[in-house]
Amino acid sequence: MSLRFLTSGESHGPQLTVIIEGLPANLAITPEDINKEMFKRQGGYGRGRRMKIEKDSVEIVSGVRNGYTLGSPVTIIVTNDDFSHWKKIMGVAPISEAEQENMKRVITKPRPGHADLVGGMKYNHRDLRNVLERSSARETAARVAVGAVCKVLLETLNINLYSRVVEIGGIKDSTNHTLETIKQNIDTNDVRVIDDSIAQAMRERIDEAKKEGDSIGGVVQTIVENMPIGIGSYVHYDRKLDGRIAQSVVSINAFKGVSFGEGFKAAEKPGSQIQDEILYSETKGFYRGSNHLGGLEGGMSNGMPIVVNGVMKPIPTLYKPLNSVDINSKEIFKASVERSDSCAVPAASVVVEHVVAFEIAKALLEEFQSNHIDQFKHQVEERRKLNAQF
Ligand code: EPS
Repeated sequence: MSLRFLTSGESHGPQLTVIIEGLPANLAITPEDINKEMFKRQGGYGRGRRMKIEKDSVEIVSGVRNGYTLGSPVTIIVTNDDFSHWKKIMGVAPISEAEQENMKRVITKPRPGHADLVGGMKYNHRDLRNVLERSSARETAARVAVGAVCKVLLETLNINLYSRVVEIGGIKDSTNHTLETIKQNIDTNDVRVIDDSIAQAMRERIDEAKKEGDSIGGVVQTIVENMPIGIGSYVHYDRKLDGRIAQSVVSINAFKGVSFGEGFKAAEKPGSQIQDEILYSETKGFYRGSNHLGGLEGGMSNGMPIVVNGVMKPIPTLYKPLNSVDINSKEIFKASVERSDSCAVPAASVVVEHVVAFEIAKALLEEFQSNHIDQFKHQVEERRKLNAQF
Protein backbone atom coordinates (compact mmCIF):
# COMPACT_ATOMS: atom_id res chain seq x y z
CA MET A 1 0.00 0.00 0.00
CA SER A 2 1.38 3.37 -0.91
CA LEU A 3 0.84 6.82 0.51
CA ARG A 4 -2.56 8.32 -0.38
CA PHE A 5 -4.90 11.10 0.69
CA LEU A 6 -8.42 12.39 0.23
CA THR A 7 -9.55 15.98 0.69
CA SER A 8 -13.08 17.25 1.26
CA GLY A 9 -14.72 20.59 1.91
CA GLU A 10 -16.37 23.51 0.13
CA SER A 11 -14.80 26.98 -0.12
CA HIS A 12 -17.39 28.61 2.18
CA GLY A 13 -18.37 25.48 4.10
CA PRO A 14 -17.39 24.88 7.73
CA GLN A 15 -14.01 23.25 7.10
CA LEU A 16 -11.59 21.43 4.84
CA THR A 17 -10.74 17.90 5.90
CA VAL A 18 -7.91 15.70 4.76
CA ILE A 19 -7.10 12.10 5.59
CA ILE A 20 -3.59 10.84 4.83
CA GLU A 21 -2.99 7.12 4.85
CA GLY A 22 0.27 5.21 4.59
CA LEU A 23 2.58 7.41 6.66
CA PRO A 24 5.23 5.47 8.60
CA ALA A 25 4.86 5.35 12.40
CA ASN A 26 7.08 7.38 14.76
CA LEU A 27 7.45 10.47 12.58
CA ALA A 28 7.66 13.55 14.82
CA ILE A 29 5.03 16.08 13.70
CA THR A 30 3.28 19.10 15.21
CA PRO A 31 0.50 21.41 13.94
CA GLU A 32 3.12 24.20 13.82
CA ASP A 33 5.10 22.26 11.18
CA ILE A 34 2.01 22.43 8.97
CA ASN A 35 0.88 25.94 9.94
CA LYS A 36 4.10 27.59 8.86
CA GLU A 37 3.51 26.31 5.32
CA MET A 38 -0.22 27.19 5.42
CA PHE A 39 0.80 30.73 6.29
CA LYS A 40 3.03 30.99 3.22
CA ARG A 41 0.17 29.91 0.94
CA GLN A 42 -2.08 32.60 2.35
CA GLY A 43 0.35 35.37 1.62
CA GLY A 44 1.83 36.85 -1.51
CA TYR A 45 1.32 40.21 -3.15
CA GLY A 46 -1.94 40.31 -5.13
CA ARG A 47 -4.16 38.19 -2.89
CA GLY A 48 -7.71 39.41 -2.28
CA ARG A 49 -9.78 40.15 0.81
CA ARG A 50 -10.71 36.54 1.54
CA MET A 51 -7.23 35.89 2.86
CA LYS A 52 -7.67 38.65 5.43
CA ILE A 53 -10.65 36.75 6.84
CA GLU A 54 -8.95 33.36 7.02
CA LYS A 55 -6.18 32.47 9.47
CA ASP A 56 -5.48 29.01 8.16
CA SER A 57 -4.29 26.90 11.04
CA VAL A 58 -4.75 23.18 11.29
CA GLU A 59 -6.02 20.79 13.90
CA ILE A 60 -4.75 17.20 13.80
CA VAL A 61 -7.56 14.96 14.99
CA SER A 62 -6.27 11.45 14.37
CA GLY A 63 -3.15 9.41 13.70
CA VAL A 64 -0.79 11.44 15.90
CA ARG A 65 -0.25 10.83 19.61
CA ASN A 66 2.05 12.85 21.86
CA GLY A 67 3.86 14.33 18.90
CA TYR A 68 4.44 11.17 16.83
CA THR A 69 2.53 9.43 14.02
CA LEU A 70 0.97 6.11 14.96
CA GLY A 71 0.96 4.56 11.47
CA SER A 72 -2.83 4.96 11.36
CA PRO A 73 -4.63 7.47 9.09
CA VAL A 74 -3.80 11.11 9.95
CA THR A 75 -6.79 13.45 9.78
CA ILE A 76 -6.23 17.20 9.50
CA ILE A 77 -8.90 19.89 9.70
CA VAL A 78 -8.70 23.49 8.44
CA THR A 79 -11.59 25.62 9.71
CA ASN A 80 -13.03 28.21 7.29
CA ASP A 81 -13.53 31.36 9.38
CA ASP A 82 -15.60 32.85 6.52
CA PHE A 83 -18.26 30.16 7.16
CA SER A 84 -19.70 32.34 9.94
CA HIS A 85 -21.03 34.62 7.13
CA TRP A 86 -22.38 31.68 5.11
CA LYS A 87 -24.07 29.48 7.73
CA LYS A 88 -27.51 29.46 6.12
CA ILE A 89 -26.40 29.45 2.47
CA MET A 90 -23.84 26.71 2.95
CA GLY A 91 -25.66 24.82 5.72
CA VAL A 92 -26.51 21.15 5.54
CA ALA A 93 -30.21 21.68 6.40
CA PRO A 94 -32.72 22.02 3.53
CA ILE A 95 -34.08 25.53 2.84
CA SER A 96 -37.27 26.60 1.08
CA GLU A 97 -37.26 28.14 -2.40
CA ALA A 98 -38.54 31.40 -0.94
CA GLU A 99 -35.64 31.51 1.50
CA GLN A 100 -33.25 30.77 -1.32
CA GLU A 101 -34.71 33.63 -3.40
CA ASN A 102 -34.33 36.01 -0.48
CA MET A 103 -30.71 35.15 -0.01
CA LYS A 104 -29.93 36.29 -3.56
CA ARG A 105 -26.91 34.02 -3.64
CA VAL A 106 -28.08 31.69 -6.41
CA ILE A 107 -25.50 31.91 -9.18
CA THR A 108 -26.76 31.65 -12.74
CA LYS A 109 -24.03 33.64 -14.47
CA PRO A 110 -21.01 31.42 -15.28
CA ARG A 111 -17.52 32.96 -15.35
CA PRO A 112 -15.48 32.30 -18.50
CA GLY A 113 -12.45 30.16 -17.65
CA HIS A 114 -13.95 28.68 -14.47
CA ALA A 115 -15.63 25.28 -13.96
CA ASP A 116 -19.04 27.02 -13.54
CA LEU A 117 -20.82 26.32 -16.84
CA VAL A 118 -19.53 22.86 -17.73
CA GLY A 119 -19.72 21.72 -14.10
CA GLY A 120 -23.36 22.86 -13.93
CA MET A 121 -24.21 20.97 -17.12
CA LYS A 122 -22.36 17.84 -16.02
CA TYR A 123 -23.86 17.58 -12.51
CA ASN A 124 -27.23 19.17 -13.38
CA HIS A 125 -26.80 22.09 -10.98
CA ARG A 126 -28.98 25.12 -11.77
CA ASP A 127 -27.29 27.03 -8.93
CA LEU A 128 -23.69 27.29 -10.10
CA ARG A 129 -22.57 27.86 -6.51
CA ASN A 130 -22.82 24.06 -6.23
CA VAL A 131 -19.93 23.88 -8.70
CA LEU A 132 -17.73 26.79 -7.66
CA GLU A 133 -17.72 25.90 -3.97
CA ARG A 134 -15.65 22.81 -4.70
CA SER A 135 -13.82 23.94 -7.84
CA SER A 136 -12.44 26.95 -5.92
CA ALA A 137 -8.71 27.10 -5.19
CA ARG A 138 -9.62 26.95 -1.51
CA GLU A 139 -9.02 23.20 -1.83
CA THR A 140 -5.31 23.87 -2.27
CA ALA A 141 -5.12 24.69 1.45
CA ALA A 142 -5.84 21.01 2.14
CA ARG A 143 -3.18 19.92 -0.33
CA VAL A 144 -0.61 22.17 1.31
CA ALA A 145 -1.44 20.52 4.65
CA VAL A 146 -0.71 17.08 3.11
CA GLY A 147 2.49 18.34 1.49
CA ALA A 148 3.65 19.92 4.75
CA VAL A 149 3.46 16.51 6.47
CA CYS A 150 5.35 14.99 3.52
CA LYS A 151 8.01 17.70 3.78
CA VAL A 152 8.58 16.77 7.44
CA LEU A 153 8.94 13.15 6.37
CA LEU A 154 11.39 14.08 3.59
CA GLU A 155 13.44 16.28 5.93
CA THR A 156 14.22 13.20 8.03
CA LEU A 157 15.96 11.91 4.87
CA ASN A 158 17.70 15.27 4.25
CA ILE A 159 15.55 15.82 1.17
CA ASN A 160 14.54 19.49 0.99
CA LEU A 161 12.20 21.42 -1.29
CA TYR A 162 12.37 25.07 -2.35
CA SER A 163 9.84 27.03 -4.38
CA ARG A 164 10.03 30.40 -6.10
CA VAL A 165 8.35 32.57 -8.69
CA VAL A 166 10.19 33.02 -11.99
CA GLU A 167 7.65 35.03 -13.99
CA ILE A 168 4.55 37.15 -13.34
CA GLY A 169 2.54 38.81 -16.12
CA GLY A 170 5.47 38.73 -18.55
CA ILE A 171 8.08 40.03 -16.06
CA LYS A 172 10.79 37.40 -15.78
CA ASP A 173 13.61 36.49 -13.46
CA SER A 174 15.82 35.17 -16.27
CA THR A 175 18.99 34.76 -14.18
CA ASN A 176 20.29 31.23 -13.96
CA HIS A 177 20.59 31.32 -10.12
CA THR A 178 22.63 28.64 -8.41
CA LEU A 179 20.86 26.39 -5.91
CA GLU A 180 22.87 28.09 -3.14
CA THR A 181 21.59 31.56 -4.16
CA ILE A 182 18.04 30.24 -4.35
CA LYS A 183 18.31 28.65 -0.89
CA GLN A 184 19.70 31.83 0.65
CA ASN A 185 17.05 34.10 -0.88
CA ILE A 186 13.96 31.97 -0.54
CA ASP A 187 10.96 33.58 1.24
CA THR A 188 12.64 37.00 1.39
CA ASN A 189 9.90 38.98 -0.35
CA ASP A 190 6.12 38.86 -0.87
CA VAL A 191 6.28 37.82 -4.54
CA ARG A 192 8.63 34.92 -3.69
CA VAL A 193 11.12 35.95 -6.39
CA ILE A 194 14.87 35.67 -5.76
CA ASP A 195 15.87 39.10 -7.06
CA ASP A 196 14.41 42.05 -5.07
CA SER A 197 14.58 44.52 -7.97
CA ILE A 198 12.48 42.17 -10.10
CA ALA A 199 10.09 41.79 -7.17
CA GLN A 200 9.30 45.50 -7.36
CA ALA A 201 8.61 45.34 -11.11
CA MET A 202 6.30 42.38 -10.49
CA ARG A 203 4.40 44.23 -7.74
CA GLU A 204 3.88 47.16 -10.11
CA ARG A 205 2.57 44.78 -12.78
CA ILE A 206 0.14 43.26 -10.24
CA ASP A 207 -1.05 46.76 -9.18
CA GLU A 208 -1.59 47.65 -12.82
CA ALA A 209 -3.67 44.50 -13.41
CA LYS A 210 -5.70 45.19 -10.28
CA LYS A 211 -6.40 48.77 -11.36
CA GLU A 212 -7.60 47.51 -14.71
CA GLY A 213 -9.87 44.94 -13.03
CA ASP A 214 -7.79 42.20 -14.59
CA SER A 215 -5.79 39.22 -13.35
CA ILE A 216 -2.35 37.90 -14.29
CA GLY A 217 -0.59 34.54 -14.27
CA GLY A 218 3.00 33.38 -14.28
CA VAL A 219 5.57 30.64 -13.92
CA VAL A 220 6.75 29.03 -10.67
CA GLN A 221 9.53 26.59 -9.91
CA THR A 222 10.07 23.89 -7.28
CA ILE A 223 13.47 22.30 -6.65
CA VAL A 224 13.97 19.04 -4.76
CA GLU A 225 17.46 18.67 -3.30
CA ASN A 226 19.29 15.51 -2.31
CA MET A 227 17.02 13.01 -4.01
CA PRO A 228 18.23 9.39 -3.94
CA ILE A 229 18.89 7.77 -7.32
CA GLY A 230 16.38 5.54 -9.12
CA ILE A 231 13.05 6.70 -7.66
CA GLY A 232 10.25 6.18 -10.19
CA SER A 233 10.73 3.69 -13.02
CA TYR A 234 11.15 3.42 -16.79
CA VAL A 235 9.36 0.04 -16.94
CA HIS A 236 5.77 1.26 -17.12
CA TYR A 237 4.11 4.59 -17.96
CA ASP A 238 2.32 5.05 -14.65
CA ARG A 239 5.47 4.52 -12.59
CA LYS A 240 7.41 7.35 -14.22
CA LEU A 241 8.11 9.99 -11.58
CA ASP A 242 8.02 12.93 -14.02
CA GLY A 243 4.63 11.75 -15.30
CA ARG A 244 3.22 11.61 -11.79
CA ILE A 245 4.58 15.01 -10.81
CA ALA A 246 3.18 16.49 -14.04
CA GLN A 247 -0.30 15.13 -13.27
CA SER A 248 -0.22 16.57 -9.77
CA VAL A 249 0.99 20.02 -10.85
CA VAL A 250 -1.49 20.39 -13.69
CA SER A 251 -4.29 19.34 -11.30
CA ILE A 252 -3.71 22.53 -9.28
CA ASN A 253 -6.39 25.14 -10.03
CA ALA A 254 -5.45 27.39 -12.98
CA PHE A 255 -2.29 25.42 -13.91
CA LYS A 256 -2.01 24.87 -17.65
CA GLY A 257 1.43 23.39 -18.05
CA VAL A 258 4.44 21.77 -16.48
CA SER A 259 8.05 21.22 -17.56
CA PHE A 260 11.26 19.85 -16.07
CA GLY A 261 14.69 21.44 -16.04
CA GLU A 262 15.12 23.58 -19.13
CA GLY A 263 11.67 22.45 -20.21
CA PHE A 264 10.35 23.92 -23.46
CA LYS A 265 13.76 25.42 -24.26
CA ALA A 266 14.80 21.85 -25.13
CA ALA A 267 12.85 22.27 -28.36
CA GLU A 268 15.29 24.95 -29.55
CA LYS A 269 18.59 23.40 -28.53
CA PRO A 270 20.64 20.58 -30.05
CA GLY A 271 20.93 17.34 -28.07
CA SER A 272 24.55 18.04 -27.20
CA GLN A 273 23.38 21.03 -25.12
CA ILE A 274 20.45 19.29 -23.43
CA GLN A 275 21.73 15.89 -22.23
CA ASP A 276 23.76 15.97 -19.01
CA GLU A 277 27.19 14.35 -19.35
CA ILE A 278 28.02 11.43 -17.06
CA LEU A 279 31.14 11.88 -14.91
CA TYR A 280 32.81 9.77 -12.21
CA SER A 281 35.11 10.44 -9.26
CA GLU A 282 36.31 8.25 -6.38
CA THR A 283 34.65 10.49 -3.80
CA LYS A 284 31.32 11.27 -5.52
CA GLY A 285 30.83 8.12 -7.60
CA PHE A 286 28.76 8.83 -10.73
CA TYR A 287 27.60 12.41 -11.20
CA ARG A 288 26.50 14.88 -13.91
CA GLY A 289 28.32 17.92 -15.22
CA SER A 290 25.05 19.86 -15.67
CA ASN A 291 21.33 19.58 -14.92
CA HIS A 292 19.51 20.58 -18.10
CA LEU A 293 17.02 17.74 -17.71
CA GLY A 294 16.02 18.68 -14.15
CA GLY A 295 17.14 15.53 -12.36
CA LEU A 296 14.96 13.07 -14.24
CA GLU A 297 15.93 10.54 -16.91
CA GLY A 298 13.70 7.69 -18.12
CA GLY A 299 11.08 8.61 -15.51
CA MET A 300 13.61 8.12 -12.68
CA SER A 301 15.53 10.47 -10.40
CA ASN A 302 19.21 10.58 -11.42
CA GLY A 303 20.54 12.15 -8.21
CA MET A 304 20.66 15.74 -9.49
CA PRO A 305 18.17 18.24 -8.03
CA ILE A 306 14.68 17.74 -9.46
CA VAL A 307 13.53 20.98 -11.11
CA VAL A 308 9.79 21.35 -11.78
CA ASN A 309 8.32 24.39 -13.56
CA GLY A 310 4.58 25.12 -13.57
CA VAL A 311 2.57 27.60 -15.67
CA MET A 312 -0.43 29.29 -14.08
CA LYS A 313 -3.00 31.11 -16.18
CA PRO A 314 -4.55 34.35 -14.88
CA ILE A 315 -7.35 33.66 -12.40
CA PRO A 316 -10.74 33.58 -14.17
CA THR A 317 -12.65 35.50 -11.48
CA LEU A 318 -12.36 39.04 -12.91
CA TYR A 319 -13.59 42.49 -11.95
CA LYS A 320 -13.25 43.40 -15.61
CA PRO A 321 -16.51 42.45 -17.30
CA LEU A 322 -16.28 39.63 -19.88
CA ASN A 323 -19.13 38.29 -21.99
CA SER A 324 -21.08 35.31 -20.74
CA VAL A 325 -24.67 34.03 -20.86
CA ASP A 326 -27.14 33.65 -17.96
CA ILE A 327 -28.14 29.96 -17.77
CA ASN A 328 -31.83 30.79 -17.05
CA SER A 329 -32.65 33.86 -19.13
CA LYS A 330 -30.07 32.97 -21.84
CA GLU A 331 -29.30 36.68 -21.98
CA ILE A 332 -25.79 37.91 -22.64
CA PHE A 333 -24.36 39.73 -19.64
CA LYS A 334 -21.09 41.32 -18.68
CA ALA A 335 -19.68 39.41 -15.73
CA SER A 336 -18.43 41.31 -12.70
CA VAL A 337 -17.51 39.99 -9.25
CA GLU A 338 -17.25 41.37 -5.77
CA ARG A 339 -14.10 39.70 -4.52
CA SER A 340 -11.09 37.96 -6.04
CA ASP A 341 -7.31 37.69 -6.12
CA SER A 342 -5.68 39.70 -8.95
CA CYS A 343 -2.61 37.46 -8.81
CA ALA A 344 -2.14 34.23 -6.87
CA VAL A 345 1.15 33.16 -8.48
CA PRO A 346 3.26 33.57 -5.28
CA ALA A 347 0.73 31.48 -3.31
CA ALA A 348 0.59 28.94 -6.14
CA SER A 349 4.36 28.46 -5.94
CA VAL A 350 3.81 27.19 -2.39
CA VAL A 351 1.06 24.85 -3.59
CA VAL A 352 3.32 23.38 -6.31
CA GLU A 353 6.06 22.75 -3.73
CA HIS A 354 3.60 20.81 -1.60
CA VAL A 355 2.05 18.67 -4.33
CA VAL A 356 5.57 17.79 -5.48
CA ALA A 357 6.48 16.88 -1.87
CA PHE A 358 3.54 14.46 -1.82
CA GLU A 359 4.54 12.78 -5.10
CA ILE A 360 8.16 12.42 -3.96
CA ALA A 361 7.15 10.97 -0.58
CA LYS A 362 4.69 8.60 -2.28
CA ALA A 363 7.29 7.36 -4.78
CA LEU A 364 9.87 6.86 -2.01
CA LEU A 365 7.42 4.90 0.14
CA GLU A 366 6.55 2.74 -2.83
CA GLU A 367 10.22 2.03 -3.47
CA PHE A 368 11.00 1.48 0.24
CA GLN A 369 7.86 0.05 1.87
CA SER A 370 8.11 0.97 5.55
CA ASN A 371 5.97 0.58 8.62
CA HIS A 372 8.08 2.92 10.73
CA ILE A 373 10.46 5.78 10.22
CA ASP A 374 13.70 3.97 11.15
CA GLN A 375 12.99 1.28 8.57
CA PHE A 376 12.39 3.99 5.97
CA LYS A 377 15.56 5.92 6.82
CA HIS A 378 17.67 2.78 6.77
CA GLN A 379 16.48 1.77 3.29
CA VAL A 380 17.08 5.25 1.87
CA GLU A 381 20.59 5.33 3.37
CA GLU A 382 21.35 1.98 1.73
CA ARG A 383 20.17 3.35 -1.64
CA ARG A 384 22.43 6.37 -1.28
CA LYS A 385 25.45 4.02 -1.18
CA LEU A 386 24.55 2.66 -4.62
CA ASN A 387 26.14 5.59 -6.37
CA ALA A 388 29.61 4.79 -5.08
CA GLN A 389 29.19 1.00 -5.16
CA PHE A 390 27.85 0.46 -8.66
C1 EPS B 1 -11.42 31.94 -5.28
C2 EPS B 1 -11.95 33.16 -4.91
C3 EPS B 1 -11.54 33.84 -3.66
C4 EPS B 1 -10.13 33.37 -3.33
C5 EPS B 1 -10.16 31.86 -3.23
C6 EPS B 1 -10.33 31.28 -4.59
O1 EPS B 1 -12.35 33.44 -2.59
P1 EPS B 1 -13.76 34.14 -2.24
O2 EPS B 1 -14.67 33.81 -3.39
O3 EPS B 1 -14.19 33.52 -0.95
O4 EPS B 1 -13.48 35.61 -2.11
O5 EPS B 1 -9.57 33.99 -2.22
O6 EPS B 1 -9.02 31.33 -2.66
C7 EPS B 1 -9.13 30.85 -1.40
C8 EPS B 1 -10.21 30.92 -0.67
C9 EPS B 1 -7.90 30.21 -0.95
O7 EPS B 1 -7.87 29.78 0.19
O8 EPS B 1 -6.96 30.15 -1.75
C10 EPS B 1 -11.96 31.26 -6.47
O9 EPS B 1 -12.88 31.80 -7.10
O10 EPS B 1 -11.46 30.17 -6.83
